[in-house]
Amino acid sequence: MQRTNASADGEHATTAVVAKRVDHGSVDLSEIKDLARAAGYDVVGELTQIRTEDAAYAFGEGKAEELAQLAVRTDADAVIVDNRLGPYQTYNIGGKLPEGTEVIDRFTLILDIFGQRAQTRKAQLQVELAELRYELPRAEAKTSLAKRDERPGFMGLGEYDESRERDIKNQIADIKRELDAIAEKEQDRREQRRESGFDLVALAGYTNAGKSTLMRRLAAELDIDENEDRHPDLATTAESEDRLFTTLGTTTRRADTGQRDVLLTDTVGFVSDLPHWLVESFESTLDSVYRADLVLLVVDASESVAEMREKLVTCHDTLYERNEAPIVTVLNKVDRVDDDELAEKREALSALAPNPVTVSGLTGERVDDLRDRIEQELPDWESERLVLPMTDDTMSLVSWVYDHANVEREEYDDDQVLLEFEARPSIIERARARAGDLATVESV
Ligand SMILES: Nc1nc2c(ncn2[C@@H]2O[C@H](COP(=O)(O)OP(=O)(O)OP(=O)(O)O)[C@@H](O)[C@H]2O)c(=O)[nH]1
Ligand SMILES: [Mg+2]
Repeated sequence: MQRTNASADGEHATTAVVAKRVDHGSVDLSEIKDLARAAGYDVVGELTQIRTEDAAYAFGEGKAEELAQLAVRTDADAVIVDNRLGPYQTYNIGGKLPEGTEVIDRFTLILDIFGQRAQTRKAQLQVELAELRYELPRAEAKTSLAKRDERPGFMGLGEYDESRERDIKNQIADIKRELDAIAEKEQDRREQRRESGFDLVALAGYTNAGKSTLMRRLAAELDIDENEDRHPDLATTAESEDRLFTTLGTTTRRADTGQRDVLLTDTVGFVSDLPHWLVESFESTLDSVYRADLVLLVVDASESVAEMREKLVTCHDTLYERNEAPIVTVLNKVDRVDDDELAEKREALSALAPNPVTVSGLTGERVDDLRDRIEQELPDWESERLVLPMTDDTMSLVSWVYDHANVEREEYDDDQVLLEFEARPSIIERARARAGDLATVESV
């Protein structure tokens, strides 16, 4: 596959021409330009075309010619095409370009960004998996074409090699195994956290919606007394920048919402028009959203209704089927929208975003409403009443209940303790089991 090291080379930034074709309507280059910049490119030229897809070049051949001339004129290092390019279209466009000019499509560009941002082993594995999945059908196409033609290097695509296809499949299997092991560990950690009485809330939403900004707003000041070994990501600060995909990994911090002990997780943003395999490759990162107790779906309310709708649909598509938690839509950046406009937008989007919370992560406006809403929407706690016999272990259970629940009544007489408390159902189950271990117990 075409890859590029898009980091500035010290002397001059890496430059790119962006191009996009749509069947009809109008062409919007703003997102692909943002993505290009996020990958480290200076955008030095633009080209668009409205026509149906050409099998050989995606664009019409004349337009492909024009694209090549533009790349020459601007001395671009790369041509970034905001369309799905087949291997032959990539190859054919490349054939018109000066030697060394790369052809990059939307997915390879996003993979580039992810590759640059991948800091943890997990993120690196996910990027590698996505790259291999991108390469596999291309290797298969090469092999079958070369076989059919009984000559290697069909269409100049290079030596064909069936073993490359096998290699890719083996590597994919290895990486999946390693990622599964990581996912399992993370699932255990989520369970541990729940057992410690935490509710898990995840921030989801389109990239640049303001998730990390809200995370910082909601996070309790660094009051984290967790064991660093068990919660390695708790202390990290979530970054915020006005560029796409600032956040790639996941960051979890304690959030102060009132009664409940909330752990809030910030993670990678969604983006439209990604093939399934790419989203799948990031499954274990997205698990922190799918497996949360509550999802806050953050939307940039300063954008047009059409953009908000499109992005909401992308988010719902990504969450669809996988997500287990209730979703609260958060209309963010309300500092940039006046009340009338906000009311209109809420109304226009009411089917996709019923009963949203409106906030500004930047100014802190109405963040208290969001805190209240989180408490409201989290799965209900239940009440329990335990009468415990006085044994050696009783006090340790009492203090465990204090750590994991809201104790409402605690009374002692000579040989027993009465405890009334509210807690999430799983905590109540554990408390009952532990109480059972204390010997004769009466539970009402
Ligand atoms: N005006 C305004 N700007 C905001 C608000 N919240 C976030 N921003 C800005 O929006 C940009 C993106 O914010 P982030 O918090 O990085 O967004 P994100 O959703 O984490 O983005 P990714 O990590 O890239 O997916 C930054 O420039 C923020 O300063 C807000 O409430 N009002
Ligand atoms: Mg972020």
